[in-house]
Amino acid sequence: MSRLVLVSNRLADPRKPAAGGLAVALGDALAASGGLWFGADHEVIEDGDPRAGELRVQRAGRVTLVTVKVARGDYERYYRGYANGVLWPVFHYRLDLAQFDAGHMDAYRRVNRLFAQKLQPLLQPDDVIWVHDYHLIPLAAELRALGCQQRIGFFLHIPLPPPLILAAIPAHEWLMQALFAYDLVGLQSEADLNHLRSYLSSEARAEVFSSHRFGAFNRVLRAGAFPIGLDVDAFAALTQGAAARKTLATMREQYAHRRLLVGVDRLDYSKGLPQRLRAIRTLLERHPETRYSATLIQIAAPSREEVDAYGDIRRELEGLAGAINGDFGDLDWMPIRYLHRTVARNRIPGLYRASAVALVTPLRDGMNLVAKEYVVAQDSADPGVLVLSRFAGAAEQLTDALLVNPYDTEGTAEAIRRALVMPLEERRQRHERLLAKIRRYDVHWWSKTFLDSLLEAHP
Ligand code: ADQ
Repeated sequence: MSRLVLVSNRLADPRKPAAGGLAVALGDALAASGGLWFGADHEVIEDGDPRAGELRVQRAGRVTLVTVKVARGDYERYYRGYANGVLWPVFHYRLDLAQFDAGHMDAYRRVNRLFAQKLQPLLQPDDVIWVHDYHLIPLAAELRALGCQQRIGFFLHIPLPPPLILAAIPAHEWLMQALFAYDLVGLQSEADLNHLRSYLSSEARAEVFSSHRFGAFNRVLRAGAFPIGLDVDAFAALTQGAAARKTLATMREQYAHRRLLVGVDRLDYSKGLPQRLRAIRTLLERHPETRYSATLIQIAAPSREEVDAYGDIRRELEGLAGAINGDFGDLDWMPIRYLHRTVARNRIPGLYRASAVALVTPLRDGMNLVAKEYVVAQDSADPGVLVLSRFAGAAEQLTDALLVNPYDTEGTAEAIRRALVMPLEERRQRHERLLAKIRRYDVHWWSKTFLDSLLEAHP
């Protein structure tokens, strides 16, 4: 069995239950192969500190964690400036929020090169390398330049926009050419794969050998849609855990006479939060029977607060929630409870289960795991209803949710009303079909299918 080498901007200790994300998804595969996980060190050092480039090596069971120290100036421009100031907004179709600045791109390149220089000496000829997300698009090209011949795959967790949006990035040719250094590129959805295909044929004049194989720059690139999933059993177990049950009991007691709607998001402009609150206002205006009977609990975890656009969205949301509560609330009822904070992971399933409706309405999202978590946390005898944006990657799979266009305030309000009055039988049928999909395409399916395809792509 080849050793798995995982590379991502940040890493977590796969043995810690709170780790979540990739640590959960790939922890088993890493441990089974005695794998290596490489990324940036959490300690960002000051510019001029001679420790820049130093490695920290830790053992976590059978897994070796290696992190590299990056100097503050470069790290900020690579992470905040380019990855989150240019790539995140553009890849979420928000050209208006992108901060195109050439200096940042240089730092992005430099940090990727530093990663490659520090990782390359640690590699063995038979390793399988799996690079994650938009922070590290040029990493394989930098590794190849150092002579690496290993199999290298890449997974993009965020959407890939249509060609003319991508082409707004000043160095888009360089960025997209860098993908050809990978043997396999994985995307979240068929829509993303279509965008890649049309970009490559129109902008890069690549030869399209098949729907998944492209030739350009003297290399062949394979690409596919690998929708990421959950560790369903682990999440179901969390739902039965003490913390989740306690949360469920508290919510039921506090909201005994109300129906709960829930939203759980990182506070990010891609998540469609202002649009969601406007839909709630329309619901309350158009359907007065929902007043006093329904409450939205919206949890928005602080995220990337040092980026300007995030401060703006926070103020907008606070204004909207305050105005709705002011206009409609009463001494014994508020339509919206808005919390700007992270809720402990083991309590979240209790909150989901207490809620009759989940609102997952991003304007654009790679996948959105909250949608899947909500379904798994339901009581199948009396499940809640998922209202899901058609612009989340998850909508390609979760067609039994109530799919909405989050820009259509009235349509979304109508879907929320429909969710609130949906008969039990329909709720059960929809839930059963959703859960079957989520179980079938779980995180183990995701990692195995990607890694098998990577091995095939590069025999
Ligand atoms: P995110 O944009 O972070 O991830 P998502 O897929 O919804 O979005 O995952 C968020 C995770 O964080 C979920 O497990 C959720 O429970 C948790 N979470 C969110 N808000 C929270 C809060 N307020 N308190 C506590 N926990 C909270 C990126 C992409 C997604 C893609 C994932 C995985 O943007 O599209 O689905 O990676 O590939």
